[in-house]
Amino acid sequence: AEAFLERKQLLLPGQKRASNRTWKNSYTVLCGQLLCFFKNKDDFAASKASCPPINIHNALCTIADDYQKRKYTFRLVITDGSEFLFSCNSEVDMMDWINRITFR
Ligand code: I3P
Repeated sequence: AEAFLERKQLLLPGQKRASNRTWKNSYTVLCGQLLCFFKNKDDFAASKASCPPINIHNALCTIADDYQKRKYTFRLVITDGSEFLFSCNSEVDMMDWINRITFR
């Protein structure tokens, strides 16, 4: 799975409230158990990540139905306590990401 996705971090490791809460757009790629972030496709091809990857091993990935500001948004909680929202372009895209992250 790879696509441009917007993401917002809600919690830092240890469930600390994130201070930078801006939505960011990244070319997002699921590589095994790592969710990796690139500025664009060319940077992905060149392996130039824009920030550290997220380890999704044992992560919890669910529809963010309590988040009303954007449609097709899912929540990802990882084992270090970090939490993110990801906003997709369609319901199908969202379910695809959730399934891939959950059943990888
Ligand atoms: C944040 C930005 C986010 C917003 C967040 C703001 O401000 O406006 O879009 O999240 O609200 O803090 P900034 O870009 O100046 O850091 P939402 O889109 O979910 O409202 P929050 O603090 O309630 O998370």
